Amino acid sequence: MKAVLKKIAKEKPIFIFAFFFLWIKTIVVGFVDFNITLENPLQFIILLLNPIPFMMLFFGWIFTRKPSRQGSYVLLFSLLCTIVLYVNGVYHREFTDYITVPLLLVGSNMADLQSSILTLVEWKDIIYFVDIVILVAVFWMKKEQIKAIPKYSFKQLVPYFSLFLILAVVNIGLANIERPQLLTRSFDRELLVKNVGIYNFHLYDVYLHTTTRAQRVFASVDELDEITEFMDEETIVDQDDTFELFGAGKGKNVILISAESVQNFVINNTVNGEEITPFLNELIKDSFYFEEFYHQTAQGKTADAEFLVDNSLYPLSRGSVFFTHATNEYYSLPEIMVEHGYFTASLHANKGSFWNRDLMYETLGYNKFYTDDYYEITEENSVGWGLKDIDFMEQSVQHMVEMPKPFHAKLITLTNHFPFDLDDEDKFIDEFDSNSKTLNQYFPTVRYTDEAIRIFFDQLKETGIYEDSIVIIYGDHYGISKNHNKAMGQYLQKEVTPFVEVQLQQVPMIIHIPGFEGKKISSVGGQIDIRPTLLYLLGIEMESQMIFGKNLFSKEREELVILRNGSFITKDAIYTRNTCYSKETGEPFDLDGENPCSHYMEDVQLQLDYSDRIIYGDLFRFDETLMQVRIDKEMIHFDNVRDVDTNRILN
Ligand code: GP9
Ligand code: MN
Repeated sequence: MKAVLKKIAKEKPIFIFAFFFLWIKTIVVGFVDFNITLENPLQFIILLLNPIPFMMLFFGWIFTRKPSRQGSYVLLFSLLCTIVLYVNGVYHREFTDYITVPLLLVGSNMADLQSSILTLVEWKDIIYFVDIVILVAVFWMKKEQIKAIPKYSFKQLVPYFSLFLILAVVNIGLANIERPQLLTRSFDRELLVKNVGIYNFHLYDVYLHTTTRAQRVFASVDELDEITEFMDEETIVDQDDTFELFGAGKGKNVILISAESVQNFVINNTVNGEEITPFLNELIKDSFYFEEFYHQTAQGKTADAEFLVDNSLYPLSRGSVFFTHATNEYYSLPEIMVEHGYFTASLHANKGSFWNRDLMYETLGYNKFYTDDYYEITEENSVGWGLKDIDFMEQSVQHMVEMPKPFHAKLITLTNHFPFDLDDEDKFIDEFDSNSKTLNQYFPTVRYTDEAIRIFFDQLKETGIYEDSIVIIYGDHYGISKNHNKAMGQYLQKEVTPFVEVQLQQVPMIIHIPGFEGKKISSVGGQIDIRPTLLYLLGIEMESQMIFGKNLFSKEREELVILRNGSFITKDAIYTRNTCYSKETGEPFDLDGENPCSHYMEDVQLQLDYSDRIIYGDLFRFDETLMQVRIDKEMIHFDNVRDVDTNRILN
C-alpha cells in the first residue's frame, strides 16, 4: 500500500496538490459557511476524514484513464465539487439547510427565489474558486508533463482502493459511534452532513430520492392497516374533556391567516422601546392565544405549513409535498369544509404556480384560488416579493364580500419575507442595530404585517363579516435562521444555545371568536394540531380521520410536538441534537439514565415514519371510505383563472 501511494506521489505531484486543496477547502467551508460546530475530538476526526474516501474514489478512477485526459478530469472533478460546496454554502447562509434533489426540481419557484438568493452572494465568494484558477494555470504550464503521467490499471490500484475501503468503513463506523442510527433516522441534515460529509450526503440523498419514488409502487393496503392500528391506539377519547367549546364557532366563516415568517418572540416584545406587534398584543387579550406553539415545517416552508394545516400530516423532510406528491389522494380540511357546506378559497397575491399551489389546491379540494391575477398590483403598492400586505388585506376583504357564505378562506401574507425589504414610508418602527442586516430589517416588516392585520380586522368589521367569522392567525415558519444566532442573542440578551434555538421555532397561534373571552393556553401545540382544533370549534365530529394532530382544547391530550428534524417538545422537556433538556432549568439530562425524553423516542420516530409512508406510498388510495369521498370530490368545482400548465413536471 505504501509503495503505491509513494509511486502516485512521485508521478502525480500536481494531482496530489489538487487533492489536498479540495480537501482543505471542503473542511474550511464546513466551518465557515456550514457553521459546523465541534463538541468533542472525535467529531473533529470525523470531519477531517469524511471527504477523503469520496475524493479517493474519484481520483482512483481518474488514474486509470488515458494520461492526456487525466488533467481535465481532475479539473472537472475539482470544479464540480467546488460548485457543490458553493451552492450549499450560499443556501446555508440563510436557510441553515442543504440542497436536496426534490428542492432542485422546484423549477418554477426558481425565478422568485433568485432575488432572495442573489442577496446572499458576496464578492468574497471568489475565494471558493481560487484553487481552480491556480490549477488551470499550473495544468496549462505543465501540460506536457501531465501527458507523460502513466495510466494505472485497476489491478495496480488494488492497495489504493483497499485504503479507500478501510477509510470509508472507519468513517461510517466513527459516525455511527458518534450518532447511532444516523442513516435510518435521516431527518436531520445538519447531523448527516457533519458526520458523513457534504459529498456523501448528496450521494445518500440521490439514493433516498430513488428509493422513495419506488415506495408508491410497492405500497399495499397492509401498510395502511398497520398505520390505522397505530392511530387507533394513539387517539384519545375526549370523554372526560369539557365540551364547553365544542361547536363554539358552528356555521361561522373561517378565516385563516398564514403570517409570513412571524415568530413568537416578537409578541408582547419591543425593539428600541417600541412595540413590534401592537395590534396582535391587543388581539390576544380577546382571543385564545397558544403561548407555546411550534411550526413544524421543513424545506417546503409556507407550503409545508399549509400542508400541515390542511392534512394534519407531517411535511416531508426533503423537498415540498406540494411539488413531489401533488397527485396523491388526500382527505383534506377544504374537502371536509366543502362537505359541510362551505365555500373554500385560498388568497395569495403571488403567481399561482409558486409551490405548485395551482395544482395542489385542486387536489386538496379548494373551490377557488385568488392568485396575483385577482389583485391590482402596481409598482407603488409592491415591495420585495410582491403586493404589500396592507393592499393585499384591503383587496382580499373585497373578495370575501363577494364569496358565498359561509366561507373558509386562507390568506397568505408576503411582505415579511426574507430579505425583509420595506419602503421607508412603511416603516412604523426603527430597525434593530446588530451585525445582522436580516434581523435588523425583520422588526419593521413584522410591524408592518401587524398593521396590515389591524386594517384587515377594521375592514371585516366595516363589511359586517367580522361577527360571523372565526379568525385563526398562525406564523408559517421561522424568519430568522440559526445563522443569525449572534445577533439574536444580542437582541434576546441571552446566548442562543440549541435549547433556545428550539424555543425560537415557536410561532404565534391565535384563535379569535367574536364574543368569546380571551384566554392564554400554555400547553404545547404545533401546526399539525390546527385542523382537529378548528373542526372541534366548528362542532364537526371526525371519528376516523388519519391524522397526527390533536385538538388543542382537549385536556386529555398528551403534550408532544414533533419537529420535522426529529427534535421534540413535551410538557417538561425539549429533545434536540441527541440531548434532552429540562424546560425548567435548561440543563441537559443524562441520556443513558431514565430521562423525561426516553418515553417519547419511539413514538416520535413512528409518527414521522408513518406519516412519510402515507405520502410516499400514496396510501390513502387504499382507503375505501376515502375512495368514496374521492368520487364525490369530482364534483368540487375548482376555479382558477390561470390555465394550469399540464406540461409542468410534477416530480
Ligand atoms: C410564496 C410565499 C413565500 O408564495 O408563500 O414562500 P416561502 O419562501 O416563505 O415558502
Ligand atoms: Mn413563508
